[in-house]
Amino acid sequence: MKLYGVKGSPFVRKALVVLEEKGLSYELETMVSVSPKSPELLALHPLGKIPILRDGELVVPDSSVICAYLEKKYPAPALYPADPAEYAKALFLEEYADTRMFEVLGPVLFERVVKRFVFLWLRITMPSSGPAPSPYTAASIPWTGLTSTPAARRNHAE
Ligand SMILES: N[C@@H](CCC(=O)N[C@@H](CS)C(=O)NCC(=O)O)C(=O)O
Repeated sequence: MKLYGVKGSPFVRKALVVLEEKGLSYELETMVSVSPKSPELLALHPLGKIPILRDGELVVPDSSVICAYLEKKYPAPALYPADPAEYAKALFLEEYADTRMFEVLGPVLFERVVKRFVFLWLRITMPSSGPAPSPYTAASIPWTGLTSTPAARRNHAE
């Protein structure tokens, strides 16, 4: 199996936790979801987001869908409760974390972790001269992908 994304994404990490906890063999292929979205990304995910799972011919976009798919295909160890009421509670917590919590904490994560990491990465890898890097590589993150959250958009508009 192959998971497309980057470890800095909390949604990718969610899928990674499930892959790891279930002891599945997989590889993580670096794919960024910066704008402009690459044709490779859009071919795998109609919304151009990460993570995406590939299992043979099957392509599964979206972290919640990936987790549900893996739980169904590899039921042991179970990561969701069997009891329907507890299951509903777990699903809501997952939804809450993916939406409201991400809206609130995403910009903090971005400022405190992603930005530092990206700028450090750039300092190490960016050529000081020559052609500009492809907009689809991680090198373009500071000028493109940073627009992927409203807070980042505000930040860049300033
Ligand atoms: N509901 C999606 C959200 C995924 C998501 O927003 N991923 C971010 C990276 S942390 C992304 O690709 N953002 C790019 C965009 O929104 O255009 C999931 O759970 O997979």
